[in-house]
Amino acid sequence: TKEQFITQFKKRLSEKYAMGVEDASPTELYNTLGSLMHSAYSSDRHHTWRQYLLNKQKQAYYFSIEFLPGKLMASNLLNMDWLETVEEGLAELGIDLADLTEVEQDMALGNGGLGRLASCFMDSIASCGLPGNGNGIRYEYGLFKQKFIDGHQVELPDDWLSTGNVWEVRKDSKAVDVCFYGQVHLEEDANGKLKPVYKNQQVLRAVPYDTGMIGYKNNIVNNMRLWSVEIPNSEESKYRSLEERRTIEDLTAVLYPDDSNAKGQMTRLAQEYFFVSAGIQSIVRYYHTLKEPIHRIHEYVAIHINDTHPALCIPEFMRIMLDEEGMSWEEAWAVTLKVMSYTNHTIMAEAMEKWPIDMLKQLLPRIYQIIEEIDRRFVEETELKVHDRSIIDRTRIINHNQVHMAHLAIIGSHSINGVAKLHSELLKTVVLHDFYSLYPARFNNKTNGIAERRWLQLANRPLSSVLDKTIGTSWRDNPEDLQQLLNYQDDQKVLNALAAAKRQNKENLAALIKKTQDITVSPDAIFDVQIKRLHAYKRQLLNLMHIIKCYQDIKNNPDSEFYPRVFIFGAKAAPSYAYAKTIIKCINETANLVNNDPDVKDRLKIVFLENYNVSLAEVIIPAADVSEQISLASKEASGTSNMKLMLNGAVTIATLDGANIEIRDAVGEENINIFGITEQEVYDYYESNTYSAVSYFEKDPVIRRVLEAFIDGTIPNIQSEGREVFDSLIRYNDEFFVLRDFESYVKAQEKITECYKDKRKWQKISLINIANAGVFSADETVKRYADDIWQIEPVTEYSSKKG
Ligand code: Z16
Repeated sequence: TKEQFITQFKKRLSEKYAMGVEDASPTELYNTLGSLMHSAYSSDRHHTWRQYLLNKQKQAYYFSIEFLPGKLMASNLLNMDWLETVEEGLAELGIDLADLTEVEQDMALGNGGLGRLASCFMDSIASCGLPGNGNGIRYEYGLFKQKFIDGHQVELPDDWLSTGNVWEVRKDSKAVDVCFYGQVHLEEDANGKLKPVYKNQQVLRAVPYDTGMIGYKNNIVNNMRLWSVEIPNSEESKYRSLEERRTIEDLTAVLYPDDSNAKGQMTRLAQEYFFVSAGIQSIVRYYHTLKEPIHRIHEYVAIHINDTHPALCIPEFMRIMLDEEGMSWEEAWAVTLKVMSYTNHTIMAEAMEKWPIDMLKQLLPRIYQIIEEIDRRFVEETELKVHDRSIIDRTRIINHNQVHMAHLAIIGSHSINGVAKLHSELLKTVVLHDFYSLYPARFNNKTNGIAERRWLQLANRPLSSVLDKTIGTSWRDNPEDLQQLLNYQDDQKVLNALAAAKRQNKENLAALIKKTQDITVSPDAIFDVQIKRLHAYKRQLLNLMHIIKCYQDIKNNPDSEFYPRVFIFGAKAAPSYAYAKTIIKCINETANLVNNDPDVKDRLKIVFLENYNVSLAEVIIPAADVSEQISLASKEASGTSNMKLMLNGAVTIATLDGANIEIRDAVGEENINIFGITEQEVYDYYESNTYSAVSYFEKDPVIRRVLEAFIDGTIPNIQSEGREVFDSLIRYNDEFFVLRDFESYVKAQEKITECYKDKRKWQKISLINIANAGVFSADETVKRYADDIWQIEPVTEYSSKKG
């Protein structure tokens, strides 16, 4: 109760800091609340773990090199069912909970969609009472913080642990050794079995830090285990120089800031093996406590490989089964296949991870031997199955002196899934077609989902309370119940209430924009939002070109009618991705020009918010009117901001790409603005090789005028950047068909403006979007993973399925 909470809170504050509420800083109050919550859910955590153990329940382990939870306090309070009590209790003490949650640093151990998906899944797995755990890396520095200096992106380190982390628990007793380098050869042991003998290995200590993943009001607390590197006591004497120690500690120091882009570096490869080996060792160690025979491990353990970064799970699991459990190759392979499953998140060729053979051999000699044997057997077995030998060349793991991580992941997994219908189809028919012909039954689709509690209940309180008043509160437990809102699509009172909630969120965002960028925007304008990593295929450039067209229209005809719009961007570019940084500079300079031009009369504003992250998304998304999902068809595997924006009542402008297709299917053609060429047309262009960007430049005066602005000084301070953009389109033939889709994009934008003017119509479409967003709950997504891929079941108090 509130009273109990107040007593406990004061007591904890005084124990921790010897202070009263009046003297404590927000940080001290935050730490006090965090520690109180931590003690409160610890018993549930222990109980959850005991139940899994006693029931000997099969558990899933989600291996991901990225997790992107953002802040945890508010969502933990919600899931613990403490939120209201704590808010009221704190208010009584004169404390605003929002001031405390401000203090928490975002946990940003991920780049974007993939890492955020992993965290949405962690929330949903616990909330569905499913036995599933995360396994990853505890980076000392998260994704860089972005600043703009003269319109350029500058990266600053994200020292997120400097203020402490109230959620994690270091588990020294669960540490394991992970070995790198050295030489290995095989020797017969006493029983005539071949065993590896190692020389000169480097032994590192992997120390786990566990964070409770609290289920929504179900008393389940699962675990996200993140590994940190240390020098083992036994090896202390070896690494005496500071430099040597530094190289080792670097292993878990920083997250690689690449999104959809593979990067070949020894440290990255070492990171991949480090968390894979530590994770698998700890799983096998746990399995032994169950006292079940090792060849049945697949009945108790499922391991999920999130993108190819953890693909070394396959040879590492084989290594342990062979070298430590004494299995034959055939037995080991049979269980490995049953344990492993893999999700592919992209079809972009540059994101396909390949490691040079020499690097793998040097860093992981035994693992490399095992990969070689997997490859040899794959070739041998496939030769018997196929007529066309060229397929082997295209599918084998080791080829052209490189190890293909996706091939390894596919060959060693019983399930391979894409993340939206179109993406999964493209995997089967194009990108992984050869593998599909070899293993058709392994391929399946699991359309992404989002943690709707965080993205609606927590991020959008005004909308949530309208929903409560209109359809009751069941949607909070059951997102599909949002459908009931459809009964009110012509109810002016409800439409007005929804509009008022949106208005409040827009005022909130406008205040943040004023505070952080000193730009004044009017909540009466259309808030048009594109938030995602900066990437050429996502086509922020198409958005910018349309903005420039609007600006030029206003300049040519200052007194004509133009419905006010605020174009809002949030995007980080990988530090090494020069073209993406060029686009950022161009957007920022255009913003400078447009925002300060008196002719514009504030009808057009461009806001590029610095340092887009989970917390900022929680402010932007509830305030969005328009959701920009404008990637070139076929290139965005799924997208998840599209789902978050829809859930918050934004109306989507989209190509038929990724999960945009499922959104269209959910809301109907009339309630989404589709434009642009289809994936089929994209592939037809590839085939016929007939795309000519320059012809659009020559034939379309609007395109010509817009592109000239990049190079004729219209937009100041982008001499080299403007030229680079111009060349990418005209000289290098516009890889992502921006010019091809421009006209149809402009038309779709004009339709949006017309529709927005009809307030009632707009509000109705917005309502229909909210009402149909329940299908994108990650709860549903993880249940499908649980049923189809992992074969795990929700925990039940007295179940004893293993007798
Ligand atoms: C990533 O965020 C994604 C793919 C990838 O290969 C690497 C990274 Cl870091 C994204 C996809 O681009 C996006 O479409 C998808 O929604 C997301 O992964 C989650 O599946």
